[in-house]
Amino acid sequence: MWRGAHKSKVYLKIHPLGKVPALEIDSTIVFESLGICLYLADRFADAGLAPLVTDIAPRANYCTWMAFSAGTLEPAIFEQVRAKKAKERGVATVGLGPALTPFDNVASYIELHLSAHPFLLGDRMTAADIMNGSLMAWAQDIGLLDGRPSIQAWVANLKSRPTYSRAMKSTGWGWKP
Ligand SMILES: N[C@@H](CCC(=O)N[C@@H](CS)C(=O)NCC(=O)O)C(=O)O
Repeated sequence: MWRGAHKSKVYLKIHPLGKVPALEIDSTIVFESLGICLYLADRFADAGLAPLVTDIAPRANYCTWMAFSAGTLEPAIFEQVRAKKAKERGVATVGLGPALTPFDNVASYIELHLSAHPFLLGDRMTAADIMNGSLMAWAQDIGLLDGRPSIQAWVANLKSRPTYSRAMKSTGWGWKP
């Protein structure tokens, strides 16, 4: 991406907006992190990362948390990043739009939830932890998780999985544990 390949003609055929990630699989293309996670978790159901559609209550819970990641958590974190940058530059920011839940509310809700359960769906890790957890790992990197011990422990737990190291190493960013 840092070499601009994501804006090349070839890549724009995969992702018309020139964004990453995008996945070519089963002779088709999926993009948007949430789209990719939803697809993979259902496509490789044996991995147990998504409750089956017939498993009513867990599946409903899973759908909620999956949508929460992209629809509520990600915009709340972006808003913090935007406010931080504006402050650094001494620029005034406009208030939050009505559709945006403030990061503090979102993080307090997740903190309370995780103080009672190891994972978002309770005792079982799912792709919802991957979606929301990777966003919270980013929030942690920019100092947004102080005073949120349960979220921090959950992020640390997710990062300690061998599959996390494997995925990070495969990025070629020179990631080290
Ligand atoms: N909502 C999208 C966001 C995609 C996105 O903005 N990706 C960033 C990297 S994290 C990107 O491609 N930036 C390069 C650019 O916009 O040129 C997703 O979850 O896939």
